[in-house]
Amino acid sequence: MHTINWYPGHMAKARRMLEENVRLVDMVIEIVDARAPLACRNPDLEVIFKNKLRVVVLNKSDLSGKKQNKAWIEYFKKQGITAIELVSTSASMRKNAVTLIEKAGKAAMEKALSKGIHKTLRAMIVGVPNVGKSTFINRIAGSARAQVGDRPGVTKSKQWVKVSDYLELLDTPGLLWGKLEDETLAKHLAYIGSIRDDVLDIEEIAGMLLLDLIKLCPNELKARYKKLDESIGTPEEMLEGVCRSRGFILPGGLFDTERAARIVLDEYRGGKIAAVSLETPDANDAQPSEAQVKEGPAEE
Ligand SMILES: Nc1nc2c(ncn2[C@@H]2O[C@H](COP(=O)(O)OP(=O)(O)OP(=O)(O)O)[C@@H](O)[C@H]2O)c(=O)[nH]1
Ligand SMILES: [Mg+2]
Repeated sequence: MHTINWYPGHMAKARRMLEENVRLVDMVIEIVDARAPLACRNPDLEVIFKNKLRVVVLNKSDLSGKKQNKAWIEYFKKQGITAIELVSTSASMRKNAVTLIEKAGKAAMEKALSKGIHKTLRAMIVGVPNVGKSTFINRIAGSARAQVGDRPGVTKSKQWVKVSDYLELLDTPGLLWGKLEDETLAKHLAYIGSIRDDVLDIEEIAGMLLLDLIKLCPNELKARYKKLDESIGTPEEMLEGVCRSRGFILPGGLFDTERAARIVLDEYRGGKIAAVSLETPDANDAQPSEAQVKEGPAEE
């Protein structure tokens, strides 16, 4: 894939915003897409949020594999990071999310209480674009307080959402980070809709996604697009296979590969193809970082 050359000014501004606001909060909740936790995580957060309590939410876990979600939670646990899987579009997530925040904030609450203060817990919600930060906040708040949308870049500036007298959440714009230099991870961010389609070659992205999916979930993919199989070698041929499967043929017999690309990306992002993770934790990666060893585990 051509390196995605996209780091607009507002992303640098958003990063400064995170740096400025981190001192106002008790904890940072990092939302990642359960299908691509590595691609979604920002190495810079280690530096920006140093010494700050952090928890990871594997959101959109309905679109990923159950076993893979568990493996990712274990992976984070080994690094001393509390992680939970959630489906922010489901009403039943509220209890788990609130428990997570209360448990993480317990020490700060108790410290304040010992001084006779009933503290308001404040959490900043961060992550790459389109992972469901605003949806997560709305679910906890119980109403549509933050704007959401099925494309990246919906939240444009920070916004405090008061959940109760004792809990406030800070919504932040999605922030794309250095992972774009890693071709595989950049590809994953493109697949899950964290990078604006108008800066991508969507036919190339959709073709590569199909080549990845035919390895990850061949049966589900072939059930959805009947003319695809493992013998197909290139992204273009994959898209042509989708055109043949769906009858996307233009007058003159040309394949409408652009239409096929849009359909494939839409169906994948909407979870219509398969519930499968693009990434699997490598046991060797789960070494605690130096900072985490010093601070001790975030859990308990
Ligand atoms: N299937 C599924 N979809 C979800 C989930 N959470 C959020 N979504 C959808 O993901 C899309 C993006 O949600 P947002 O809440 O706007 O994402 P965001 O991270 O705030 O995005 P930006 O503000 O653009 O950075 C919306 O279409 C949501 O309905 C989930 O758990 N499962
Ligand atoms: Mg948002």
